[in-house]
Amino acid sequence: MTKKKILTIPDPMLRKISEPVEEINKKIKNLMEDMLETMYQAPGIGLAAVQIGILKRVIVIDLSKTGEKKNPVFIVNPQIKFKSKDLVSYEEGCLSIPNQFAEVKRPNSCVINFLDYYGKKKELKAEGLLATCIQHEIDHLNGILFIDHLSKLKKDLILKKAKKQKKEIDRVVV
Ligand code: GNR
Ligand code: NI
Repeated sequence: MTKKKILTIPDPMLRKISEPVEEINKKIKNLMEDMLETMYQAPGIGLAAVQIGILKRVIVIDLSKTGEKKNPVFIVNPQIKFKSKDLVSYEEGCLSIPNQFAEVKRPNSCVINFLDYYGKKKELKAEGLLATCIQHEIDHLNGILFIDHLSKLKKDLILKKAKKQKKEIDRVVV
């Protein structure tokens, strides 16, 4: 397992559509393990392959709290089968938009089909934070970021703050 660099906005790769995985082989398993390591180190509760620069439809999620037993979930080629009409709002963040947070409303529950780590077909019914996280990660596979769900005013404010923060980091490095 190797920790990889996480891409941040405005990296154009984050706006690309990821390709379905054709076969779950050694290479894809290695990718999943690198993603898990990168997510744990960040730390974050989810990660899409595109965030480490790989345009494949692969997601890892682990909602376990610090001190609890780890509970990684690997999701390959997810298909959303159902989204509830009732919405729920969570304060979302994204490792690709460091230190910026905003409330986002999404369907409170969803059902997905996907392939697991072993290439086995699975169905998952999710609600609450898990459903939100799954939808946030599937958005990444389609080049969508959580700020795209905000009003233009809120989105522009976050983009401005992210830009300013990047500049400040550059000043310290140079
Ligand atoms: O670590 C993360 N936390 C989070 C909180 C609320 C909703 C979604 C997320 S996902 C995010 C990690 C990330 O950027 N995944 O793409
Ligand atoms: Ni994200």
